[in-house]
Amino acid sequence: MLRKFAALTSAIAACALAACAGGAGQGQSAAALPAMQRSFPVGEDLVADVNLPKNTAGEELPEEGVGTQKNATWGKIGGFTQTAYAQVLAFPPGTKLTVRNLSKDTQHTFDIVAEAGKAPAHFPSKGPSINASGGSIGQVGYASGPINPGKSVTLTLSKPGTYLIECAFHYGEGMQDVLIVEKGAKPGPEGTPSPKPKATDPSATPTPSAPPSSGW
Ligand SMILES: [Cu+2]
Repeated sequence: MLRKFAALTSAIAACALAACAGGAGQGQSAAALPAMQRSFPVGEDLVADVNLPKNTAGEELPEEGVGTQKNATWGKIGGFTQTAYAQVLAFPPGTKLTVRNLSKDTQHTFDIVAEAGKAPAHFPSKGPSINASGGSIGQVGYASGPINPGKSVTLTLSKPGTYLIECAFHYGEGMQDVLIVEKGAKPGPEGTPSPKPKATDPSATPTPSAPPSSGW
């Protein structure tokens, strides 16, 4: 597992050195890793790859790699990203948002449970709906219903606002986040990735421990 991870890390580093362009990937060689890709070990010998396109959010258990964040404004958030690691989500109004379950074997939901109100976030103590509701409009009361591993749902973020979102299965395990819908919205800074590989493979060339985020 470690060797595989090290190899991927090297690949990412090589990509960064070669100044791989991010985004559309047009004209990019198939072997090049897109800039927004992250790879991390998720089990004994599993490596999950993430490459989130535009207008897409990903979700998974924090320990599967997306991690959590102690956000300076909102407090502890985690389990959701639109980049690679846990962050406050933000999209402009009108976005047709795709929410993808990044897990290999765990169902999740995407629920918009409340308006955020004043920071920090106060997530409701009551668990959100496991069943789908609210059609495909991204407003309070929207519940995706169970999303199978690797699958996605789409919803339209029409109403500006700041919302609290949760996974109905794992809100108690850190899948709680803030979703900002406003003009010119930018996602929040990313949290610390987890888990981090601790040991280094002696056969691997030591790579600088710069986070895989260098350059993106
Ligand atoms: Cu979940």
